[in-house]
Amino acid sequence: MTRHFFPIFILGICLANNIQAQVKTRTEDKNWTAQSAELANTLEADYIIRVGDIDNLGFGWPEGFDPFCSRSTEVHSYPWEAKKEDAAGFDRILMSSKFNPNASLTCGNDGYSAAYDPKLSKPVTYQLPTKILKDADIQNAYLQIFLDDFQSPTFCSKFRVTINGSRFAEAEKLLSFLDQTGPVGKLVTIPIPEEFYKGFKEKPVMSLYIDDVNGSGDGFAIDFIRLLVNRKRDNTCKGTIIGRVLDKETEQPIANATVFLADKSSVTTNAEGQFRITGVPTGYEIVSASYAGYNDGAAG
Ligand SMILES: [Ca+2]
Ligand SMILES: [Ca+2]
Repeated sequence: MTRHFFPIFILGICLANNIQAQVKTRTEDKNWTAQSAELANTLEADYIIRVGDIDNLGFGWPEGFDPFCSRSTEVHSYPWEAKKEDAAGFDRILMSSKFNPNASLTCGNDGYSAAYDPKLSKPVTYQLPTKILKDADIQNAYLQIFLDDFQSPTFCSKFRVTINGSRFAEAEKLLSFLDQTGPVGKLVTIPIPEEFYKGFKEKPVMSLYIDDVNGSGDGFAIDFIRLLVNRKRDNTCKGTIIGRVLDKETEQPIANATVFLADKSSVTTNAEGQFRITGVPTGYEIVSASYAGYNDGAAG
């Protein structure tokens, strides 16, 4: 009989809450007050394209805080006023385009929703200029979004994310997990599948749209967005993934199972089915596991 098993995981979202940054990001994206940036040949990536200023929604950063290491910020107050230089869609409370402030919602409303404004809270299409990618040899691409107060599990939001009009399933999956308790922000880093690369080379802009299709009462905010092309693994903040591999039916731990990351690096589980992978660049990661007599399992 074939049985399935899946690792109980601490990945992506939880990963970032559990990491201690080992190194400071050696980013060359240093002009944080600029509303946009386009950089080439940096230590962090061959290309960095950013929209939105890096200012924690205008609240600023705690001493020594590196916004690129995926740690959560401290709780900030709300509501707040967006600055006039902040473009639509940044540094303000956004609500689903289907949000109806008069509707009675089964999953309730968060504190942000009280600041709903039919114009200012409307999600927008973010446009990242991609002309510098015209002749790029794209080996990998990552979307980084500094997110604040996304709470799908609590308020039943269902985020739809599109890049150049096509669904970006990995981002949607991540946002369906993410439950940012309290008004806090963090950077998420999501690998972009290869099928999008052609558009990056051929179109002058990358269009990104993020909206909740359920009309939920989950207000959210975005500080800045970056597209990294040919990200350099050695020059990113790193974290540790900790998890367990269990038999899906009996929930008994499986020792000596092999646990893989997307880059094929692997570790083996101990007698309690536990594993620990260190030195993983911060971001969303798919972890797979295999063991004789079982179908492979995966979690992300
Ligand atoms: Ca929220
Ligand atoms: Ca900002």
